[in-house]
Amino acid sequence: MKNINVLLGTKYPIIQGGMANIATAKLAAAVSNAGGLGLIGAGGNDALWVKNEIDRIRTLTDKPFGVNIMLMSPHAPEIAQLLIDENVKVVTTGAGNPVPYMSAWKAAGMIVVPVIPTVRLAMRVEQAGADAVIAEGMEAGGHIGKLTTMAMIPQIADAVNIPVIAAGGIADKRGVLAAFALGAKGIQVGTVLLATKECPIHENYKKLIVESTDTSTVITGSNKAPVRVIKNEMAVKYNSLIESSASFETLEQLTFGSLKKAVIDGDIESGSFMAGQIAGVVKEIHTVKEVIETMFKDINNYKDTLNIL
Ligand code: TUI
Repeated sequence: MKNINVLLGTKYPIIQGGMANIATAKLAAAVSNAGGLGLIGAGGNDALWVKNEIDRIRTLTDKPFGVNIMLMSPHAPEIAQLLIDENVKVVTTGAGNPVPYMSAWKAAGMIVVPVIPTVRLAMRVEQAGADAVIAEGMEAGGHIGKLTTMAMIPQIADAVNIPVIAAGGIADKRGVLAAFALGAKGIQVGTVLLATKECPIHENYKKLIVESTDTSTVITGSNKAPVRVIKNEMAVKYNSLIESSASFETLEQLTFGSLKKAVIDGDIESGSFMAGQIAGVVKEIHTVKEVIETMFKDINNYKDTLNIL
C-alpha cells in the first residue's frame, strides 16, 4: 500500500480540511509550506473564485496542494473540470458521491481522495479508482455523517486496500497516534487549524475555539444535512425552529449568510461557527507550522508498535 507522504508529496501525512470560506490559498499555502497538504476549499464558491485561489497559491508555495470540492454545491461540475484544466494534482471531495467525476480525474492523472462517511461508499470509490479515502467521523465540524471516528476507521481499514486517512476528533499527537492505532495511514484536521495565526477568520471565531469545552458544539439541522457548530443563539434558535417544523423558507432566512457572518464579521450571536468536538482541547493560537510539528514530534518512536509511516 502506498505511503501517504509518497502519494501526496508531503513531509507529514496530514491533510488540512477543505473548510468552506476558510480554506483559502493563504491557509492552504501555510499548511503546504509546513509539510502537510494544504487544500483550497471550494465550498459554495464558483469556478472563477477557485481559479483565482489556485493562481494565488502558486505564488505562495512551490509545495503540493489540493482542492476540495463540496459536492452539494451547484458549481461542483464546473470546478471538477477546472481542476483538470488547471493541472491540479490532488482533489478531495465531500458532502456527496464523487464517482461520476472520477474517471475524468483519473484519466487526467490526478490523485483522488474522497471524504466518505460509510464503508459502503469507501468500497464504491475504491472500485472507481480512488487513491485513498478520508474517513470522517461525526466528531468533526461542519456537515457530518452518522458514525464516529473510533468506530469507523477500523471498519473502513478492513474493507478497502487503499490508505485510510482519519478525520474528526484529531487535534494533537494523541489523536494522531489513536488514528494510526485504528488502522489509518494519515490524518485530516480542521478545527485545530482554525486556531492558527495564518487562518483567515475573524478573531472572535478563534476566541470561540480556544474557549470551547467538551460540550461546546451541537449538531444543527435535519437528519438530511446535519452540521456541527459551536452552540450559540443561532444554533439553538435553528434547532428549535426545526423541532416546531418551521418552513424551509424560515430556516433559509435564518441561515442565509450565517457562515460568512461567523467567518468575516465574527458575529457571535447570529453566525454559524462550524467546529469539531475536539475544539475543547485547543487552548492556544499557534502558527500552522507549530501545530503540525508538535503533532508529529518524535512520532517515529511509535513506529514499531503502530505500524506507521
Ligand atoms: O463536507 C464536509 N463538511 C462540510 S461541507 C460544508 S458546506 C455545508 N454547509 C452547510 C450545509 C451543508 C454543507 C461544511 N462542512 N465533510 C465531509 C463529509 N462528507 N462529511 C460527510 C460527507 C459525505 C456525506 C455523504 C460524503 C459522501 C456522502 O455520500 C452520500 C451519497 O450520495 O452516497
